[in-house]
Amino acid sequence: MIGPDIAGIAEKLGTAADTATAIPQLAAETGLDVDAAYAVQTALVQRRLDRGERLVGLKMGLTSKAKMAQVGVDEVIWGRLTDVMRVPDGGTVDVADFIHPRVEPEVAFLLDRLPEPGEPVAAFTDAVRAVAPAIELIDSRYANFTFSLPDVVADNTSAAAFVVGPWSPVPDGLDNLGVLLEVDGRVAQVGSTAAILGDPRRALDEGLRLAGRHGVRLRAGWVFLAGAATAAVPLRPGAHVRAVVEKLGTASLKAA
Ligand code: 0L1
Ligand code: MG
Repeated sequence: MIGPDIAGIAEKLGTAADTATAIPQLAAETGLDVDAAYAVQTALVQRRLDRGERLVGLKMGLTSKAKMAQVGVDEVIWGRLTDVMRVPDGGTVDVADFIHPRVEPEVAFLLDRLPEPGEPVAAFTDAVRAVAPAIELIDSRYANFTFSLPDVVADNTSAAAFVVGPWSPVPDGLDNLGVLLEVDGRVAQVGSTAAILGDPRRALDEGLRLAGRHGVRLRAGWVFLAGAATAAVPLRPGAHVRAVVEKLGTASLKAA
């Protein structure tokens, strides 16, 4: 039996991102399952690497109940981050570069000495050099921000851009820090790092396990986005967005 056209699906998703044009979902029509969807994601990210982008990290998606409920998918997923997706802290993104961008407050880890493939993290402070507040900008390439699990995996888990705030040494506890997402000085979302798999440190074990299943090894020096602590909010032109994480500080971006 002939399987789904991995390269063709990656090309459609890549073009949708490059032209900021939504496309219909693809998985049901092409018979894409989750494993094949990760193969599409690999081809989609390779397309970026072929034009000179560099892999700089990994992101976890749908690590909170709020996020799962928001999009109707209930499995933790992962995607890849490239250097071109990184926006400096306090920097500006142009909303016109995206289809229907949303922002969400996250916790980022700066990776250090990681365990061998298949092994869990023994000491979090060996594996993670520093932590930071972060904002992820997600932009599903599918019309109406609606997708199935294989669709969103193929679409590199809606990864589009991210901001990392100042790095700090790993604090004693990361499992119940207050999180705010502010838009134009008003609180848009309130949460806790507990929403990220009960403790964002768990996201690293999940990332190592799930990415390892597809032969992807995390690297020292990479950024790891552990997941959002709240639902995502639409990003409008002119907005000033701040993610505030207790003990860690603030990451911010502006939208043009
Ligand atoms: O980072 C995320 O949690 C997003 C994962 C993909 C689902 C979405 O686009 O909301
Ligand atoms: Mg996210």
